[in-house]
Amino acid sequence: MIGGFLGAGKTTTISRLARRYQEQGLTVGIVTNDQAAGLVDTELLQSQGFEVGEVAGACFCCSFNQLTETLGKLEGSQHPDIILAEPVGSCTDLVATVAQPLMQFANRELEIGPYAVILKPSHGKKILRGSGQRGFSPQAEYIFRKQLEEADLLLVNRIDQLTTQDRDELVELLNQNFPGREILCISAKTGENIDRLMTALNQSGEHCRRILDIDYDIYAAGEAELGWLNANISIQAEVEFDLDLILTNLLQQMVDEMHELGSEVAHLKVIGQAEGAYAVANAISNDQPVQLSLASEHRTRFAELVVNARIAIPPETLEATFRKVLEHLANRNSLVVATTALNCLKPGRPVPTHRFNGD
Ligand SMILES: Nc1nc2c(ncn2[C@@H]2O[C@H](COP(=O)(O)OP(=O)(O)O)[C@@H](O)[C@H]2O)c(=O)[nH]1
Ligand SMILES: [Mg+2]
Repeated sequence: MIGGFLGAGKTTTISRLARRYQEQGLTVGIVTNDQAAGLVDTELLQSQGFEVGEVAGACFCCSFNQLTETLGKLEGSQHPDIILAEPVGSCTDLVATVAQPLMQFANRELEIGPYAVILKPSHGKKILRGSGQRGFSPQAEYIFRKQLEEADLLLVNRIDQLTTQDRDELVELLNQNFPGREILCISAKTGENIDRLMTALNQSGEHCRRILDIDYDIYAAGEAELGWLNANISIQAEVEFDLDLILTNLLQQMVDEMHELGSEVAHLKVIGQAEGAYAVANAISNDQPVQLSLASEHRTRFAELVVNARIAIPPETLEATFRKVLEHLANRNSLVVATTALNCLKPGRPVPTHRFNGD
């Protein structure tokens, strides 16, 4: 299981790892997870040719049985040597509610690897330093910290974008805040140190033992502060449009609106497909530019989009803003935009199916 906050780089890391395991001749299954159906991560990983099982509608901890069913299905269909699982990025307490129960109840031969948690540098530096304008409420920051606290292995991701000084400072902050954990600096994007990550994940021994002392009221309040939106959109036009540009514009306009509203983007992502071509764009904070993480270089008159937004904003405001941005996008680019599915919510209080209390 590879954890970490929304937008930390879990899916990118899992995709990297899966490819590397396959190159070693291993069969890999992936499990994605979300509070609602319509996951960009599932579409993206499937578009890369991976076998993906999805647990949608609740997080692993609160729908543990759905997780074990999904693991069972993967086992039945492809007998994977390795399963990589991505929990929801606003969840924590996963050692007590997922890893330990899996060790105890999973009715199959399953060896659980060390729990790796990715640090998201953009918010991590501010939160761990406890200084400056940090973007999220103390309750959401509580989740951010708890996620790191329960890890066996801490990953500082995005080192391709960090100066040596930034990297050293993050490692130092992790050491101070969470002593005793192994720390690796990686780039899921370039693949740097992924081989070291594979070695670390392959360790056997005493792991998934850090049972958190956690206050579920603060945890629930932190999650409830996030607005969640999953939407499926179809776009048509009389004249061909640039798929990459439309995705980037859509996200940039959303980020600009969130700036105005003073609401912090945790993760905003969209995958677009047209005639077998895929494009993906991401925003992971208010002060970093929208990234076209996969360019399609494709022009088309028809495209299908899946949009996932996790932003510190009430869901009603999120939905209204999203609809407004879509309308502007349609008008400015002479597009006919139809929303075929839309789910907007704030996560409910986490009520884990099982919780191992360390006894
Ligand atoms: N530059 C850079 N971008 C990264 C890296 N890892 C992930 N990203 C980007 O960060 C964004 C969020 O990544 P994703 O894997 O979807 O995060 P998740 O929410 O934790 O699954 C995407 O735009 C990724 O392309 C990295 O190592 N370097
Ligand atoms: Mg993801």
